[in-house]
Amino acid sequence: MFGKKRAVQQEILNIPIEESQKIRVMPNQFQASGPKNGNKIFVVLMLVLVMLAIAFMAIALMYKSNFFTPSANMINAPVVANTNVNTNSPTPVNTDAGASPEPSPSVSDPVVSGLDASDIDQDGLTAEEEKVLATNANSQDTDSDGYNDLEEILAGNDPRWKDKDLENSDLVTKQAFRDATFLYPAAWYAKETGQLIIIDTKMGDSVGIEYINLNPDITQESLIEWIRQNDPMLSEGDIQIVTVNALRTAYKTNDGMKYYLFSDDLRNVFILSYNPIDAAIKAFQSIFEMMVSSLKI
Ligand SMILES: [Ca+2]
Ligand SMILES: [Ca+2]
Repeated sequence: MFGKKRAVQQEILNIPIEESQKIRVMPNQFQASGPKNGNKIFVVLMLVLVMLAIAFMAIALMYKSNFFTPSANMINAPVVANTNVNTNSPTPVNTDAGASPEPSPSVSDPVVSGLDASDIDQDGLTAEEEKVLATNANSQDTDSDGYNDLEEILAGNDPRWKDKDLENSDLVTKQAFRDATFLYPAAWYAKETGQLIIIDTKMGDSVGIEYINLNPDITQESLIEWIRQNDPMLSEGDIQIVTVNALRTAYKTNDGMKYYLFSDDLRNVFILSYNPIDAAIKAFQSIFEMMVSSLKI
């Protein structure tokens, strides 16, 4: 092998200088680490460019996805805000406040809340109650059966007609609540939330009925104590025992604004309270008592 290599070198040496230079130049070009290196650089450059392009596309995609996720959050937020606004707003009340079609209300009756608490015929029903019950505000006994209008509604009778039940009339709605039922004027509406139901007169005043489960060791003797624990503002002298609807023993506050109706087994209690928007004008006190009388446990 070495012999052959030497022979080749000899041959090269024997070639004239010009020729040998030509020949020497050619192999250098062909050995061409030059062009081969150029190809490598070109390939490397292309690879770099491709990688840059991929990196650029990846970054662009990331930006795109980041752009959409916050905007989704942005959309969620105002939706919540809108529902809050909507649920809070619909509570406007009463347009017929000042309008009193009743003939000449007496001078001494104040009309501060817009509700007319006057009682021209002195039957115990105010002008507002006579309107709700569609009774004659100028007659104590609308159906002339010998019983006045207040007696009729407390006894569960329709005051407009002889021998008709209030429960089956179009004047009232019968409402089921927990283990009980009660009546309220059909013109009003009920909102139940858990242990509490609110009867809204749509004129500012409302009646609340709360249901409470009692501790099993409560006794008849400890009821007043329980009431005072439930409402610490009350002293013992503020509470009196009453008979509701001629059969149920109950308690009420002296001002008649709150009733406590216990179940016979003392396992639960219904607390009914009348909440006038103006404490000085109890325009629906008698209808409130009608509701108390109608509650059946
Ligand atoms: Ca009246
Ligand atoms: Ca009557």
